[in-house]
Amino acid sequence: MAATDIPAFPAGFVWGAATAAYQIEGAVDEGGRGRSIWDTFAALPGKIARGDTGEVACDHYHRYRDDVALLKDLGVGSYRFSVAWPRIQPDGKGPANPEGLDFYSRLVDELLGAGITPCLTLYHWDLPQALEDAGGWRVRDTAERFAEYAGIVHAALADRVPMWITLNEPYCSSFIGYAEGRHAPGAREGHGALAAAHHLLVGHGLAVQAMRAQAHGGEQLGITVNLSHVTPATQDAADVAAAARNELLLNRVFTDPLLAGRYPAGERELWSPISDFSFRRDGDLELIGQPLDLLGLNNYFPSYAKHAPTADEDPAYRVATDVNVVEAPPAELSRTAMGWPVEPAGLGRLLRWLRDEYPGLPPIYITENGSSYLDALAPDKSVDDPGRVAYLDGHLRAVRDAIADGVDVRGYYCWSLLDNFEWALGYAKRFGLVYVDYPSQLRIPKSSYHWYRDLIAGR
Ligand code: IFM
Repeated sequence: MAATDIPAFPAGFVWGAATAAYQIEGAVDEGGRGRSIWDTFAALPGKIARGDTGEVACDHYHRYRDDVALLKDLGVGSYRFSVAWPRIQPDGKGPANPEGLDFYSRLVDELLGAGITPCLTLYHWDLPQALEDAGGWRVRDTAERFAEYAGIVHAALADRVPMWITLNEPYCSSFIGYAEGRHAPGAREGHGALAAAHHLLVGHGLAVQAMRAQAHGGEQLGITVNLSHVTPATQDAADVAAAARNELLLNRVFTDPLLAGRYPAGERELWSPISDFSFRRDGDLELIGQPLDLLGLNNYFPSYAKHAPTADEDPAYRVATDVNVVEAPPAELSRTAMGWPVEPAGLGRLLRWLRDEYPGLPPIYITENGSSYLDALAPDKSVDDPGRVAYLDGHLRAVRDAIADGVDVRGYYCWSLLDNFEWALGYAKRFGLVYVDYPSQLRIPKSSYHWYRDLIAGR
């Protein structure tokens, strides 16, 4: 599949690749780093496939220069990485740990030396354990602490980092972490998960305020949300209603307050049996809905919603994600190794939905898109991954079509530069453009890396 067949993107379009701290850094006990909720969760028996942990991961903490060299060779204009909060404030509050800041300062300098623009995410799920012990995202104090942390990192790096993303995927931090319990901290709650979603957004708003107050000028501030376009699995009234509930849960809980200054219609009816929403305060919508310079969008698959029975009839035990919906994608869609349906047109629909639903939307950067396949290292030490190439090709064409249709998309970051720690699924799921042989830590660019490099070079 020739990368150059893809129609031209607008001048200045940003080509990038993304990673996250806990998934690649390792060195969990070095540089004065404190414990995060993922250290705790990964140590619990049965929580992570094969008992994997982030203790070593891709050893990026020690090999970051090699990884920047891979980015340079790939030809990306920008690299999206995250800062580990427990490296900066080991207990989630108080003065900065200089060694932690120094690591990211060296990484930023290495990137700039390679001609690559840093795009920094402040929070990609690794909450300091001390803050979880005090209530985690269920409590408002965590949002205040997050703003303090954002101010520290911004003060140290904004002279060299132009792109700032507060949160990565608040859906996952709140609903997977506090309702489904598949991610750290592993809670299964109703009210607590809704409170977490709200406090994450409040934390975003407070962090934006803190950074704006000390801005150098020229920084772009935004947030990254993971969204899926939602379609009813059938035209039955029950499935149409299920799709509306899923759109509320997956998308509108975040996009309505962030982009439209409102809480989503229907949420009180949906969740009144499990929450009184007492965590909200006057003025929160203004705080959350402050103007942004960019919207980060992560997308991997579309949603096809079908009505399903409630898993727990007793509201006292019902988790917030139990909204009577199951996924029922068309059988003809192929699946990645994650089991996720592949439908590039779903990304196109999502981009148009955002444009139509939220007038005045900031420019969109696709901050993650990619796929996991069962990649194998051949005897000649090459890795051929045609499934990933086809996935990227299809999704980039869908982005290009949406741009032609008037959606303001300014950049695309492939997830991920490297194979890495895929959370509860450990190292078994590989998303990288670069294969990581974990025992030796050798990096082997896959055929998708060469394909993406050709695509960028041809622009
Ligand atoms: O690996 C994750 C990443 O941390 C957040 N977005 C989705 C990716 C693939 O599951």
